[in-house]
Amino acid sequence: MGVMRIGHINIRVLDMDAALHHYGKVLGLQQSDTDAVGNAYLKGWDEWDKYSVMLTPADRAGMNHIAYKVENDADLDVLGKRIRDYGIDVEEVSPGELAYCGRAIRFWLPSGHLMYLYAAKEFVGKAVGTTNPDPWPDGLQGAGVHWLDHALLMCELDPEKGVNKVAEVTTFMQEVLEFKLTEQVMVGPDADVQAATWLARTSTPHDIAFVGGPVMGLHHCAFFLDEWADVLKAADVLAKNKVKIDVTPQRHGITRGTTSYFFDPSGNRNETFAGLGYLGQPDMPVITWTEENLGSGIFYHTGELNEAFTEVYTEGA
Ligand code: M3P
Ligand code: FE
Repeated sequence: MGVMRIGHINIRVLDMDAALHHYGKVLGLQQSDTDAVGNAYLKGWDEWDKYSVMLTPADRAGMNHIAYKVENDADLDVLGKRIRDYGIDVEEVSPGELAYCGRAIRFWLPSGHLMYLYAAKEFVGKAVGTTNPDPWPDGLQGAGVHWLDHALLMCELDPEKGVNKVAEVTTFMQEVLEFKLTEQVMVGPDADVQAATWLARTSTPHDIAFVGGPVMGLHHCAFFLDEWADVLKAADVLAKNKVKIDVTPQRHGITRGTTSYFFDPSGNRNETFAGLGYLGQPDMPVITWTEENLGSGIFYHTGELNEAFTEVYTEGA
């Protein structure tokens, strides 16, 4: 089957206590472990593997790597060969080297981001279990996010220099990892520059997205909530906790998700994202947003992009 879903994101944080308060008490992820070198591992209450967020203490914010889970161990061999045949070096990662995971493969995306694929991660189970489960667990903290939903990675885009890492990484994701393109933004005088893309392996509108900018980086990682009212309530929780809010609750034209953006204490952007938007079935036609309507694609109500949103982000490697 190949790539199944997003597995985890490894984010660098400047102050671990502040980060644990943010991701734990405010977002409501549950801490599952810490290791000898000070990394912390957290999961959403609705997730079953050991962690979806790995926090690493560092002196600069940003993303170390992103990891996707494949269905079978043999997928690692099949995909590893396909990635090598495409001309990208692939490193074998022995079991345990990627924390709590079985063997993995590691490679640099054409955008310059480090990606891992793994087939097995230590199982801990959902907070509500699997026998006659309640719809949500007692003792949820803060926003009570369900799971890590997607990440949006910034890619170098400079059409004048002929550089378009969005298009390069999107082609790789489609042709090699068999992601489905659900939505794209086309810009330029001939509308032939692919400036942003949303791609999925599951039937959600996106499991990953790429947007063009001056330098590569991490724009945000997003956490799932059931519905619009939960996004509103989550923003209340953020405000109560004096979290720096970037974008108050509203709707995306692209993906139709309801959304709010904010920063962790290190300056990494997070999103709460609700609703499945639509089902990205394999035969769904690609949705295209034109340059004139890009603002509505991102913020449907105002139709206006702001520079603080598009130009502020953390490092991607
Ligand atoms: C999303 C999403 C940007 C667009 C963001 C869209 C950074 O986050 O989940 O659809 O321009
Ligand atoms: Fe998003």
